[in-house]
Amino acid sequence: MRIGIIGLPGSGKTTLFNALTRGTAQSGSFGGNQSANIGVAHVPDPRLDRLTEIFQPKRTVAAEVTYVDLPGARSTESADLFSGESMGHLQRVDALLHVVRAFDDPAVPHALGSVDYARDIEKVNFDVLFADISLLERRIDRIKEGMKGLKSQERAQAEKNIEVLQQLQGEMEDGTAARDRDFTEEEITAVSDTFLLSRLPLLVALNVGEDDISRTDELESELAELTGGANSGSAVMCGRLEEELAQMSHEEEAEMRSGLDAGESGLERMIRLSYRVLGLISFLTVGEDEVRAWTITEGTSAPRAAGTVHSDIERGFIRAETVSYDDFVAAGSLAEARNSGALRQEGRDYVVQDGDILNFRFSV
Ligand SMILES: Nc1nc2c(ncn2[C@@H]2O[C@H](COP(=O)(O)OP(=O)(O)O)[C@@H](O)[C@H]2O)c(=O)[nH]1
Ligand SMILES: [Mg+2]
Repeated sequence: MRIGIIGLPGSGKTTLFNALTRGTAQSGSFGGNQSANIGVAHVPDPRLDRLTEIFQPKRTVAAEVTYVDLPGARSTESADLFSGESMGHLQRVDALLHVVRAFDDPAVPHALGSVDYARDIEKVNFDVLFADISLLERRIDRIKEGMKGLKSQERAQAEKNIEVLQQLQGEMEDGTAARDRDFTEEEITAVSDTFLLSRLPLLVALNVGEDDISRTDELESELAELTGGANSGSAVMCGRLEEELAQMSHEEEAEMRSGLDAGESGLERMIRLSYRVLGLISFLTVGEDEVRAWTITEGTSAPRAAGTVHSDIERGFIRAETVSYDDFVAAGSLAEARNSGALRQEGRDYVVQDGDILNFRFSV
């Protein structure tokens, strides 16, 4: 999973990027970072910790989320926030993470002169739509230019595509993001080679100051009203505190958090949110060599899940020996799970569930 971090200059994107990836990129630099920061966060999963204790494998591999902190924008104009270079990065992400400033700090001037997170959310939502509207405009022009040489059947298809793109454009002008509508088969065909920024699921992280951490629940419900929709989600966190905590050992961090009443880490909140918004789940593989978590979308069949491990295993898939994590822990061992019937043989049609421990049988 790959997530692109967007937001106004100085909202705390690089700070949060460091917190999420335990990174040390330069934040607060004049004009922002020159090039994108790309870093990996390991998905915390207590099931993986427990399985590691049980199997004592040579290595444990957590699922990963890659965060892309876009280069700093020269201004707050849509064209600068979503410059050619930024769009190049965004075309390869699965979701957007919008960092919105809510912290007050006279030492850090706000890009729009005052702290007002509701305004900033609206502004950046508008900028995303504006980027899509401009792109649709160019796309429609290009299709029109290409029409002359077309045979009648191709021409009919091109006209149909233009109709769909214009429809989308109109909806965006009325403020509807592509993520908030359903697409028919015909519409999917028409937009298949058009990258729409507003079609990506959207996570909003409200970056609050240290003083507001105690108001997290209150702010979170305010925020939810501004960021509804099935393909959106939001969370409140303090970027600067999270960045400091991310540089500590896990023990020190846990101690600090309980002292500060700062609860679950920003990383964990963000990852939980990303999984929900993107409809992702994890399955697990175990053994003496490796205990590992794998990310798939909900509704993935057993052979497709096997394909995330290796394409040969998908191709030669025979069956998946399957036991849920909870059943495995209750049984105490794979042998016991097999005896009690908790370990099942599942075929091609089986839909993998979150927390399934899978062992694929295959022949190539
Ligand atoms: N007081 C305070 N300052 C913050 C917080 N988060 C970020 N900053 C500061 O705001 C400035 C801009 O942050 P940065 O992460 O570089 O923003 P970016 O331009 O969006 O990448 C830096 O000086 C940060 O230290 C916060 O939660 N509280
Ligand atoms: Mg930055």
